[in-house]
Amino acid sequence: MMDNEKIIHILKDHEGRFVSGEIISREVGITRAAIWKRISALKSMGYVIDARQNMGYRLMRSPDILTPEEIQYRLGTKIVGSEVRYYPVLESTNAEAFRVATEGGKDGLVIVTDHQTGGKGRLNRTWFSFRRQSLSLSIVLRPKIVPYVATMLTYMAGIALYETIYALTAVKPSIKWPNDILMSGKKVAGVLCELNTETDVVNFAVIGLGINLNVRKNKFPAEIRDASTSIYEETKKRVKRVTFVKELLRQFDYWYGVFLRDGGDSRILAEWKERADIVGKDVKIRSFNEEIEGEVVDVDPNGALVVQTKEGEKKRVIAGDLETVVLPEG
Ligand code: BT5
Repeated sequence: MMDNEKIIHILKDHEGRFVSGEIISREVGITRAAIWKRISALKSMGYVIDARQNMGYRLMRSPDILTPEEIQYRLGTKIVGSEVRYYPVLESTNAEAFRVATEGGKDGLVIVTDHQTGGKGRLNRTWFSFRRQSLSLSIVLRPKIVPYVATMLTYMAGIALYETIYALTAVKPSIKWPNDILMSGKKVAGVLCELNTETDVVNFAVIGLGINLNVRKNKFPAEIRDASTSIYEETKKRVKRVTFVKELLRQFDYWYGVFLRDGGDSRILAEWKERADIVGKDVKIRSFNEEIEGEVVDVDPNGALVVQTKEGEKKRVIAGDLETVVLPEG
């Protein structure tokens, strides 16, 4: 741990109460003059710290920032978030995570930013970010799996997002195949899974998560305004970014544990099916240049939708965009 991180964690352990300079000095191993300088730096980062001559330092409030010392404080995860890198701005956290992973970045490493200038969706689409109002982060994963299991990583991320939103808002979102998280039928979050693979192994995966957290409706560009929403718009309550990120990493860590124990398939798929609620629905899917219409009769172990068309054919749909979902009659 860096000195700053140690000081913040000591102050947080005693939040609202004074800790003497002597104790901090002993635990961190720096002089009291050095502590004074660090405390000034922390104040400029937005920490509200009360400093008194004979009492020491007292943390009154922490800023809503996504630094490793904030995110990792009492995070309690096994793998996800064991390393966190924060940047005020990036083109894309997925691109950065991919680069870091190529250089050996470890399982569970998190890249997070206040703002993306070139956020990506699937198939080179644009993902809009809103400085300090939306969340953009990516997680490097190194599961020992074969490529065809990788769809389950997207599903796992969907479950983690679903559970995080539910835990923090008490509102159940819905999962729209393959990777959209909706509230009131509008997109509130998206997942982008990118892989580095060889023929029969996945070297690493990067899971990108974009969440419209405290974004106001009028900030969405016109082209997505009608189809998008934010957690704030759905609940009229602001959630601290760091609170959301910590819960998300804990959920992610839990479900990643499930994924690894099950060798990647059955349990994640079953949990996803329960939340996505798609089996039995009539759908219209645009998959590359094809349009497929019919009833979803199953989701196979590789995550593909099995669609029974009106012509009586069964088609497997691995990738695409769900255009419409029609509820079965009755
Ligand atoms: C996704 O793609 O939904 C994946 C989004 C992943 C974003 C994260 S942010 C962190 C990480 N770094 C990145 O560069 N990306 C990941 P897709 O299913 O292709 O949906 C993209 C479409 O969603 C766009 O074409 C828009 O129509 C719509 N869209 C774009 N920005 C949006 C937003 N902020 N909220 C709702 N919808 C949006």
